[in-house]
Amino acid sequence: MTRKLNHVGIAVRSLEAGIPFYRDTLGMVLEGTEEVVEQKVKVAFLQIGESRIELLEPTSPDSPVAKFLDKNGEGVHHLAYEVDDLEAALAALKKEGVRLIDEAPRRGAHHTLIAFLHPKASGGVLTELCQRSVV
Ligand code: CMX
Repeated sequence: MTRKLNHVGIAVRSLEAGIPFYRDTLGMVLEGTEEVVEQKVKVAFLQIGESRIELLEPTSPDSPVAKFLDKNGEGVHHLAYEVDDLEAALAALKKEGVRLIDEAPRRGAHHTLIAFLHPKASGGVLTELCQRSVV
C-alpha cells in the first residue's frame, strides 16, 4: 500500500527560529514555506536526499499543532507515507478496522492529498498518508 516515507513532521513554535538549524547547521535544502489554512499551520519543507522534513508552526491557538506543542513541547509530530491512491488506501484501512482521523482525503501542503490515521491506531505515532501531484 505504502511506497516510501515521504516526510517526517516536526512541530515548532516558530519556522523562523526552527529553519536555521536544519538549513544552515545540517545543510538541508529549504524547498519553501506554505500556509495550509485548513490545517491551521504554516509549514516549511527541507530536503535531505530523497527524503524531507516538514516543520509545522501553528497559525492559531486552536490548531492541532498548537495543542500538541502545549502538551509535549517541540518535537517529532508525525510520519508521512506516500501512497499511489489515497482513496483506495483509506478504504482498505477502514475495511481492516483501522481508526482514521480523516475518512476522506483533504488538501495538504505541496499539492498533495493527505489523510491522518489516529495515533492510537499506530502505537502512539501520528501517521499521515499522502498522495502526490494533485493540481
Ligand atoms: N503524536 C502522537 N499522539 C498524538 C499526537 C501526535 N502528533 N497528537 C495528538 N496525539 C494524542 C493526544 O495526546 C491524545 O492522546 P490521549 O487521548 O492519550 O490524551 C490523542 O492523540 C487525541 O489527541 P487530541 O489532540 O485530543 O485529538 P484531536 O482529535 O483534536 O486531534 C490529531 C487528533 C492527532 C489528528 C490532531 O491533533 C493532529 O495533529 N492533526 C494533524 C494536523 C497536521 O499535522 N496538519 C498538517 C498537515 C500538513 C501537511 O502535511 O500537508
